[in-house]
Amino acid sequence: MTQLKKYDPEVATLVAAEARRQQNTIDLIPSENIVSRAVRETLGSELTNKYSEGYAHKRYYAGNRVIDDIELLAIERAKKVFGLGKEWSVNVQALSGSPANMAVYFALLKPGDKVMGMSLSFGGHLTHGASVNFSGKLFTMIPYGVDRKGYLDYAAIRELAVKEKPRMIIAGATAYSRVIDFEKFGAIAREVGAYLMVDMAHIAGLVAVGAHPSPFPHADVVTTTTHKTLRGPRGALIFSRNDRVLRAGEKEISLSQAIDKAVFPGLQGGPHDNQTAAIAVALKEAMTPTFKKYGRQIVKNADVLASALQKHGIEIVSGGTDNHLMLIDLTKLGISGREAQDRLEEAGIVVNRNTIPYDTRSPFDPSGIRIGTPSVTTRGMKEKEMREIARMISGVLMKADIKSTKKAVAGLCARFPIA
Ligand code: DSN
Repeated sequence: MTQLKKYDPEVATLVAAEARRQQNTIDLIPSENIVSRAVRETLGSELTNKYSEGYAHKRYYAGNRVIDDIELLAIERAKKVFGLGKEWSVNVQALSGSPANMAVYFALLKPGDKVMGMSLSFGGHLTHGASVNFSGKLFTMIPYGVDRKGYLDYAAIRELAVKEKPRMIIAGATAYSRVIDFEKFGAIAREVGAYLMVDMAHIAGLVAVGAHPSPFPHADVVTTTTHKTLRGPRGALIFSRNDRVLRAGEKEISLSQAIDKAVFPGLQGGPHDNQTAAIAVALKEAMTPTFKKYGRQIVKNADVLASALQKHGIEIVSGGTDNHLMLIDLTKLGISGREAQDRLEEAGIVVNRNTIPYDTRSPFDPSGIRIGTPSVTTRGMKEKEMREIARMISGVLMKADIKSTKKAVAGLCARFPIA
């Protein structure tokens, strides 16, 4: 960053400080990851200079031949990564996960329509119907949760869907550690005549490598961010069935056409072409045998971490994990999520506080923390290191042992430098 250092030492110093922070801490936030240098180079390329409102070969500005090729390449790779046929279209322009979900709502629904989504406090996402979000403000949201053991209860979800007859059902979560049965969601949606939208943002990388069942055989629309387990730049993909049309009463256009229109000109002007190209690079990476191993290692690591934490007497919601994350229930330890998050950060372990199912505390200072393994797995850590991390977490949470944990964290980080 020689130019930046010379021109703006203030920002250069801040960038370097953040790089150091990432290098010297253990990142267990399950939605974060570390992208490759190739992805970063693409993000910082000349592509950031271009405007390209419209879609490939239908742009409103001149000079877009290269951008057209880039966008089409990203679409082609997205379909390859998830093994999709010609009935699926992909929109690669939504700027991130929330705008992607918003585009689906605006394409498929009318304000006031009923939508069923997982409640944020039970592990859903803001855009799945939280009252503070556009989804909760503009649509009639019917939330569902998990049972007392921490599992999705498909019979209860079906019963609710039959009673409420939503126009769309959303499957997907940000804090659910078990396999999501998309087949069951698909059957429920068909039974009640609802669209099924799957938000696979958290597990996209796992789906790509077959470490989580694919939603594609069952969904009408699948959205994902590109920066979580998929390990790309920030961004989003919207997959939709181009062989299905909007429900009766609407114009006869396919779901894909409706979604493209909702993204542009409905919600956005020009896409971020540097981001689209970087997504294409990440998708190329996601097709490699190395990524396949990586995705499977994320799950193995999470499983070992959950078991080791439980051996230390730390409670995990639902008793374990099938994917990349888990929720620690701090109730019996007598500390709050906020306190646990702060203590761990002091020791160099970065997590986020999170509500647990049936939480009696507030979301601002809930009873849990959420941890996951995508980032540490990218650094090359395996089962042995997960046991080490479990010891560190236990030391901090159960004995408030910050000083020696900090040392151990520094040692582990030095052994696994960020490439
Ligand atoms: N903010 C993301 C997460 O942390 O799960 C969801 O968008």
